[in-house]
Amino acid sequence: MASSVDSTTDQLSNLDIGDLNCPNLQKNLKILSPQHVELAKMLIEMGQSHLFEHWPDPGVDDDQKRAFFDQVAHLNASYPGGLAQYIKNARKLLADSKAGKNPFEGFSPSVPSGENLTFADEKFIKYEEAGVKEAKNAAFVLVAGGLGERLGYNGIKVALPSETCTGTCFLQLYIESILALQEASNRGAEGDSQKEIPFAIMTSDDTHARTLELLESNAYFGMKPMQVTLLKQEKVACLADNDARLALDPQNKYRIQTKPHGHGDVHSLLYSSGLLYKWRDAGVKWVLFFQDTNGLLFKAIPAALGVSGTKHYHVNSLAVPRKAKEAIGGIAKLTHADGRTMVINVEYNQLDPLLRATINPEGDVNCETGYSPFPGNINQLILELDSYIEELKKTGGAIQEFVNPKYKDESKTSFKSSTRLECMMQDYPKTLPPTARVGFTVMDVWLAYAPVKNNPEDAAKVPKGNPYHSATSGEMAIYRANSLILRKAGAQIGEPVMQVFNGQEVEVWPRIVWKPKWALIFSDVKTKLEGSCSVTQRSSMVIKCCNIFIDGLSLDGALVVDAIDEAEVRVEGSVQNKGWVLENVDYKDTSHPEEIRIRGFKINRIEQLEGNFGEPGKYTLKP
Ligand code: UGB
Repeated sequence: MASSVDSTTDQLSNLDIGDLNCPNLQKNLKILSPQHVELAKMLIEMGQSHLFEHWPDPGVDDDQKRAFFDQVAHLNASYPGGLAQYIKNARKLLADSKAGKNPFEGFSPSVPSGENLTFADEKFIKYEEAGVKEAKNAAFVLVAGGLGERLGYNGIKVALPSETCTGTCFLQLYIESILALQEASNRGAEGDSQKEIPFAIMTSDDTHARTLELLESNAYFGMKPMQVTLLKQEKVACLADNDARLALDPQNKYRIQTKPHGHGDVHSLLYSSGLLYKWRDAGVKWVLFFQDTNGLLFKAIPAALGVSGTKHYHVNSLAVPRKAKEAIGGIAKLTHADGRTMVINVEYNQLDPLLRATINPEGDVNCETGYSPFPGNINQLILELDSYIEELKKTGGAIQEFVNPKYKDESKTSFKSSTRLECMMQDYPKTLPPTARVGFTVMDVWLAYAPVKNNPEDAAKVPKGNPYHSATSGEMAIYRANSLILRKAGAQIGEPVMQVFNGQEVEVWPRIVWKPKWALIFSDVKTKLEGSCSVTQRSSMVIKCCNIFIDGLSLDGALVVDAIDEAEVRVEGSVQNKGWVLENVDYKDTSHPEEIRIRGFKINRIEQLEGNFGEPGKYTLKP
């Protein structure tokens, strides 16, 4: 058997490094393993000799030189086609970007047709019920690898409270919603036909350890650990210039700088991990993708899943009416001059130039409805599993990438800082054949979408009429949605008042919150509300359990009810107390924790009626 010295010498003789003018690497070859030498050859062939310009003679920093190649091996293995393919793709995309090439060249946009739903009407209720039945055949995927730089929060975003009446964090809300769906969907099914809904979370080096810790320190919020799979996405190499020369880390000249590749990685990870096959074998039919901080999400999921099941959509994107220039993509039908068509998300920064270049010289503007004619993508996708697997067998889950360099000047010859290739999960339909059934479902924004993305300062600068997408608006949206749902179910709910928190003027509705297991869909709410009920604007109502019936209640103050599943509680009468008060907190006031500061208020719990029922039985709670 050849020794490693021999094989290194063999590799050396195959490696014509002298001709490629890289003496510093050549001198160091003898300290590298054969695998490292192969990678060195690839890098030189791909025009990356600048990476070795500063390498000293063997004997100096040898461990760091080997660590450099360990990182190269890692980057090479985690990209389909390896680093050479990454560099080739980057050169092409950087050249297109420099030339100002329109990625939608030859395509003309039009408004596609999809399902438009109105909350609580007959069609909506029918879809919700169909969706709950279908839910036991679903798997959920949360993309949570992003750090949320725009929010500027120091923790992971899924650990942020979705609202502060209960302090339930986003991850807890998502898990409790999935478990409530699982229970409702399995109701009536016996023994073997009972199914557990799998849940995958895509993390990254920035979020992985903290996500795992959040799950473990909270007993997975009641989900079986076996139901949860964490998939970690890898970062990709940064690019220093238009020739796709890889950038070195400014802090460490033996490391290539890396940045996130985008949420599009979720497809290749689901495929390469084998999870999709495992799910298919367990009878899963639908895969639902969602993002990290939308507290309204699960109010929209049952109806959207019902639409997928009823219309047999291979791809169903959830959408909301979109305000022109709002920072969400628009769903458009694109028709090419050669006849090709696709229904796809056009990202917000590309929609305006595309419209100007084709059908509307004014670009991204509202139409007579006061909204953009293109539905706003909220990046909640429902894919039909069999067709998804068939497509990924062809693509391996690789998603069309893009590059977004920030150029120093108009010559576009150099960048302000290094860039990298990125990909987005909603671009999945781009490679689908024209026979694929790609649709979308539009729902009211108050019901479906209130992400927490912007820090207080930026949110306060959002143009009037456009959503803040801040921790303040995200929490207020939950209270508004719950108030409007109760109103639709017949309760009298006080009118909201306008208040300013962290420079953002928001509607403040009664602070009404319930656990997903109390009511998942509109018909659940209707069943649990009896007689003539009313809640004043200054009130707070928290329902923490499932068998609570609100029966002729008139609430002016605060009410909190908790009980075990085996207890049935009727809440009645006229409840009046000093209640809970919202107090302003400035985001710069560091005497408060960050998660409070970013929303601009805290709750002062002055007085409440509280019922806690820990024994099975029937109870009445009244003042
Ligand atoms: N994410 C990852 O998991 N990995 C990554 O590498 C990056 C992100 P942002 P942005 O919701 O309104 C998206 O940063 O730029 C996760 C859509 O592209 O919040 O606001 C991350 O953890 C856009 O079309 O995305 O844009 C988070 O869960 C629109 O739908 C999610 O990806 C917009 O979201 C989104 O990350 C929106």
